[in-house]
Amino acid sequence: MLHPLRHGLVLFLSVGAMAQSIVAEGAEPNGYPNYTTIQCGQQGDGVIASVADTDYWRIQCSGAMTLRAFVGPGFAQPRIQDTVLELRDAGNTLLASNDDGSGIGLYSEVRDFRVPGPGAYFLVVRGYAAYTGSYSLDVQCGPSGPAWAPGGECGEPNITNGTACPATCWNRLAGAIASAGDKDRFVFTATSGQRITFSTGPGVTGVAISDTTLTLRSDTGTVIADNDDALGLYSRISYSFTSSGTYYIDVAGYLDQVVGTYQLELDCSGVVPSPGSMTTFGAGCIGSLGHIPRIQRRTSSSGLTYVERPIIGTVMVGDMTQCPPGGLLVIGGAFQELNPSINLGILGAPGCMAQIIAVSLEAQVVGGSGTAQWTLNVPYDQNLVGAAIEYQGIVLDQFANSLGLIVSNRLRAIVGNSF
Ligand SMILES: [Ca+2]
Ligand SMILES: [Ca+2]
Ligand SMILES: [Ca+2]
Ligand SMILES: [Ca+2]
Repeated sequence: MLHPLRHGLVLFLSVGAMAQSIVAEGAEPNGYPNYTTIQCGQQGDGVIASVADTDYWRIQCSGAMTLRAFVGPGFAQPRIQDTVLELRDAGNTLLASNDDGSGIGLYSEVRDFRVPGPGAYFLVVRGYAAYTGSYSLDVQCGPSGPAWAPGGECGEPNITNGTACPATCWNRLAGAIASAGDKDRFVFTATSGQRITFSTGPGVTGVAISDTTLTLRSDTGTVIADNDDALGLYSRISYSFTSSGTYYIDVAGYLDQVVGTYQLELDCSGVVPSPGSMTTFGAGCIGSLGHIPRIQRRTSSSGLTYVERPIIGTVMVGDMTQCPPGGLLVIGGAFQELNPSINLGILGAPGCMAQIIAVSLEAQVVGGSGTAQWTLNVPYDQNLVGAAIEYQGIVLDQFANSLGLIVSNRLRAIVGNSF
């Protein structure tokens, strides 16, 4: 019997290439009101061409939903290193703004904005300070959820059980680690079987903290769970409570030295956060022009941050480099790798290792720079979280060897619902 998850994956593997997944920005200038239209699940492909360039993307929401958008480095060189993202209403009034998101370095995210009903919004991308370059903009539309309720600190110091400030489900709490050694304690109640995900991120006012820790405690002060860097340098604890009662969550600066403003969220949806990821394995084999085709995870210029990854409700974009320009590239997809790999020397391509047996194939012509992209539309389906897809590129190169093809390394994409 065909496993339903596998069946779903086969379906989305095969239809992924059909949909219009990547939307190029309109001609410059594309600021207000000369926006580019983007839809749920698509990825915008833009360039901040100059310090003055501000890109407006318009999305029409069909009803109540949860809107999330994030910016990362683009495909074209040079890639922007630091962005700012805003959400504005159809009248250009600012609704939310982010400089550096949680878990994506200096790139930006507007997370979990609750759209109340049908309406149009603008996502506005610009470079931080004088940064310019290419960027990607992913737009995820998820099911509607409870409204985030603002809250915050109730006065300093608030580090003892007696001075802890109140928190509840779906609070988005604003606080400040005011000085070295400041810790902020919040008190809440949980019921047996309830899962709560606590996440920190930068504050929206004042100087935002860059590095936090979280500690979850019982009513007697026993540490139940702690986290430093689940979201980049920010923190996340997702805990399923086994007994009903009063609990405490502490926010602190890293090593009790880092200071600044923060946000703490209590997500009671019960969804287990699971980061999407991309990892590469092995090596390709050399072509007639001396290049080895390479599947790459797209990173920032520093190589430290990667935003592009398979997250439900978004498009995953894979990058190939070092291919013969103008050649035919076939991207193969599979649900597991070949172990051990098969040396295609027996077929006339010595040193070329087949690392998968593909169940999906997507062909395209390589661009003049020897680069190519391919896409996977990942449906908004929590059942897909954790699914792995293995990719390997096959490039026709008749002069490379007697088989007339070379292969790339392998990329494993694991579907997630978060960073
Ligand atoms: Ca632009
Ligand atoms: Ca930034
Ligand atoms: Ca404080
Ligand atoms: Ca940290």
